[in-house]
Amino acid sequence: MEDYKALPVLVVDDEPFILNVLRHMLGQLGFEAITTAGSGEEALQILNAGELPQLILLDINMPSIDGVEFIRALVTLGYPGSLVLVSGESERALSAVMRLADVRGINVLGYLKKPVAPDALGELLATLSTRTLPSLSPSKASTYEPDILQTAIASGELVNYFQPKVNVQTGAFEGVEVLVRWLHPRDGLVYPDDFIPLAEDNGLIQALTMNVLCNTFRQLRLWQDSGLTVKAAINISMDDLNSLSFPDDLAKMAEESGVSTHDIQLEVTERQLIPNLATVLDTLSRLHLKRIALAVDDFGTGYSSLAQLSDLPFDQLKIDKRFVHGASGNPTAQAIFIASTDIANQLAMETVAEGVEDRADWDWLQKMGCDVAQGYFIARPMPAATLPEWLELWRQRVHAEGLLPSPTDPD
Ligand code: G
Ligand code: G
Ligand code: MN
Repeated sequence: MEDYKALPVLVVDDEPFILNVLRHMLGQLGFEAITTAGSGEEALQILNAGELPQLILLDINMPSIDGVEFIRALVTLGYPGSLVLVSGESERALSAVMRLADVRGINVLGYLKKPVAPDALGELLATLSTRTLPSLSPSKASTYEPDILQTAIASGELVNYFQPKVNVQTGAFEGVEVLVRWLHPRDGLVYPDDFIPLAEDNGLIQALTMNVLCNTFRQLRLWQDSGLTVKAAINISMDDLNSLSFPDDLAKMAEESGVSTHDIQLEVTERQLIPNLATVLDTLSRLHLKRIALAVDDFGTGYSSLAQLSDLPFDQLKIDKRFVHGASGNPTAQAIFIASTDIANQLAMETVAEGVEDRADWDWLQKMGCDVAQGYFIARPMPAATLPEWLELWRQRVHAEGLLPSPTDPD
């Protein structure tokens, strides 16, 4: 859909020449409502005076109010739209500012290096069409009441989606990650970011986890009965590990479903790892003794120290998508990726690369000797019924697209 081209755009740059060039490029791309500002002050006046634009192209080096200060002002204004950073600065400097805006809750589409290429601008802005535009679709209630969620869990409105993982070197199917969705009677498919934090803050996460686990076991059993053995990784929260009975509850559930605990893996996000609690150590150790595999999720985004990692019985490290997608062309991401896989190897942990979005990511991982990959390039999260079909297609793709390293390859 091309609707996004009707969005009001504001371009902020202290160089009149660049303002003209960007205005022209935006016009060529079909944007109609373009306003320009020659300084941060002028831009703030425009923003304070009237309607907020939906898209801002921002130069980060300007003489008086710079891009960083401007972003701070945007946050104060509650700017709901998207942001594109434009600059001649190094990529590291740009990504620091991009990250800053992101952390402050501003939707950053990406950055453009000067001189701006029309194609790069077009590509970046095209991603607007696939995003939910806050002010065009009045914000779908991402604020659900806890008791509604509680009822939804109890009445079976949560459904599991499954995202396949495959071996990068052999193409073999390694298993799935379970990603829960809420099939809301009015709002349709609601994503976990809109209800997991709610569950965590209102004492509902343990019930939610048990529900996800129960549905997972039931599905694994169905696949098993049809001749398909699938290993499943479930995301759990810190609160689950704070319950001493969790390992036993889990093992009991597996037994009742006729599924081996070997086919289950648990992912704990690095952002929540605060393993100074005796209880967490207790639970993790007992899960490990029960041969339930444990993975550190989103590695690279949190604060776990090497000492903490080596103390905990993790089997797998899932490297966050920030250090995977586009890493072949991004030296900083590469450095973090390589350091992470080194740690994993030293600690005898398997690595999974998340966020493999295109062929370039795939080829690069293969060269890096990575074990397992997950991401849109392989498959998006899907309902259970689609998995057998996908498996068939994947096997065909591996050959048709030549996804495996060729045997004559000297690497
Ligand atoms: O599914 P998505 O594709 O949007 O997942 C978004 C986030 O929600 C991820 O960080 C994922 O770890 C988390 N998530 C998905 N399913 C579950 C779940 O069943 N339990 C918990 N605690 N987190 C989940
Ligand atoms: O549990 P974790 O935080 O790692 O959750 C994985 C999240 O990443 C889910 O929201 C899932 O839908 C999303 N995801 C899976 N594959 C890709 C991908 O290739 N690119 C991006 N951007 N996100 C992905
Ligand atoms: Mn995960």
